[in-house]
Amino acid sequence: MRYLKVIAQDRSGSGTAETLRFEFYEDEQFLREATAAEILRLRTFGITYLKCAWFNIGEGEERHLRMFSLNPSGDGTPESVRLHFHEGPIIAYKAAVHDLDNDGTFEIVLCSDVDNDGRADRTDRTRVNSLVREFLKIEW
Ligand SMILES: [Ca+2]
Ligand SMILES: [Ca+2]
Repeated sequence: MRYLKVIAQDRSGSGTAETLRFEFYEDEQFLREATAAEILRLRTFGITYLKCAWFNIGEGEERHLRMFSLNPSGDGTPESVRLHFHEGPIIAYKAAVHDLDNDGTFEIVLCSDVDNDGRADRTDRTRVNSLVREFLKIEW
């Protein structure tokens, strides 16, 4: 299974992350880093991800997002997209969207406080929807 790994880092010690890395994996195997062109296309994704405030101090990689889609029907359009916010090997929290009738629209958005501001609200759902929308534009 393929997934995108996103790592944010606060290398300057400013209290907010300013560095982003995107890596592609398949079955836990590192495939490659995102190319310059892909990083450009992932700009909106990156801005939203930084708002989630899930980052490392310095050059750590413990905190990261693993994001992947599932297409059990095999028709090429995903029935669900999942977001696993990791702390090392542990999943600290999750979010997911589901397309129940496989019409390309995700009816179900499951998430908690993905942006870590202490409230689980509509803004969190908006952030998940935005991350999913941008994630699905990636050409593997
Ligand atoms: Ca649907
Ligand atoms: Ca929140």
